Amino acid sequence: MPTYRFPRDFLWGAATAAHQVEGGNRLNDWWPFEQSGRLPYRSGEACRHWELFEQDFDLARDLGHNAHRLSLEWSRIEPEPGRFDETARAHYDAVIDALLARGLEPVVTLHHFTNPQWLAEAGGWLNARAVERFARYVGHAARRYGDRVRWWLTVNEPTVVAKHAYVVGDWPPGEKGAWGKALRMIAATCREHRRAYRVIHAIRPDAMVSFAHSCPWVVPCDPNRPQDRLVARARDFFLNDLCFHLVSERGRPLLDFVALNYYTRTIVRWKPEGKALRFGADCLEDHHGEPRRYNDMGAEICPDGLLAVLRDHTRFGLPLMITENGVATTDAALRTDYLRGHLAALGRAVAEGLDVRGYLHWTLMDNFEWALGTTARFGLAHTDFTTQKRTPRPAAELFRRVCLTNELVVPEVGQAPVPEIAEPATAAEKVC
Ligand code: IFM
Repeated sequence: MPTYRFPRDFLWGAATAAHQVEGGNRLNDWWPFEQSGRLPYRSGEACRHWELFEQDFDLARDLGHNAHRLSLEWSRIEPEPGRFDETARAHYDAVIDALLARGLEPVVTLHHFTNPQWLAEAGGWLNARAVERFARYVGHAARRYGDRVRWWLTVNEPTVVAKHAYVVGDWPPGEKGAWGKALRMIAATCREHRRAYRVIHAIRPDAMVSFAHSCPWVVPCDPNRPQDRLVARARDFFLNDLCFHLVSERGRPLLDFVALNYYTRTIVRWKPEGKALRFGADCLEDHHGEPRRYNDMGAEICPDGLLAVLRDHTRFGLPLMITENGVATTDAALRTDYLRGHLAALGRAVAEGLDVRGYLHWTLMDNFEWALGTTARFGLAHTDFTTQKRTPRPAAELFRRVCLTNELVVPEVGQAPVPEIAEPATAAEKVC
């Protein structure tokens, strides 16, 4: 049976984001957007992680994790411009201390999609003073927590948030087709990263700072067809390379490691019309070898892509980390299979000598999945949103063994163990 081995000090854990788990985040731009009825879902009390964080970190520890990615909610820390709330700051002290007490290395995201309402009302990232405002908040956070936090992620997935906020329009501020604004937002977010990078390093010189980049594996439908190659390259540049250019100075990205959120493969084919003109169209057909599999959100499941994107990003000569990877499904066997396949791809990367420092699974427990509410279930643990009970899924046990042994043993085809714990029922649950 193939066995993959990982370095001793490898960081293993799960990733979360404040608005998706904490509950009661009334001061950011998502809250009024949800209340306005533009979405069928509201975050409400989410996972009540604001109160239950210790219990959730017990769970992470019991599942063998030695690291945890969380985000600070800027709108709680700075509810009004220039007013920093001591209760919120002390809360995150307690959160970080609780992680450390359980042997979980904190990986802290400073901005995970939500803006304080006061910034959103002033134009959000597109406001000329947003960079300055963000830098001030980052300085406060780095001074307060920098003694205990070495791993920092400035912003999460600039291309994804720009797309939803200004093109698709299902995230605040809810504009559709505003491509110019989406591009300006990506540029602004990357500027914010550069500024935050320096702020953090001035406070903690040995910090490891990056931004979390959503990184699909983009491939041409027919690699022998120049038109497919051209549109795939254009798409790849826009989705994957652009941000690295924008966070660069004098030809080098201002990063201490490359943080990749990998979920899916996108197969692109030439379609010389309408919107598909520049970036091609997605090929959804099954003519690429094995039958293609999808998660509940319609994203293709493709473990090979994890290895491909890791290899691709060695070009910066920096350590790598998977800061998100996971699957929206209610099928226990599929989740376990997804995890095993992606960990095997990670193991191949390590065996090839790639300097990968950690893997953070999305996510610890089912939570508020933005415009999809609680319908998309990514958790290693199932969340019952009525009782707030967390129930680990079979995939959590597979992951626990890997975390504790730094080893993944992949059964031969046909020998995959049957999951030991059944998928908890979701039917009768309240949707927030
Ligand atoms: O839930 C999100 C997360 O907030 C950012 N990355 C993708 C996840 C799954 O869609």
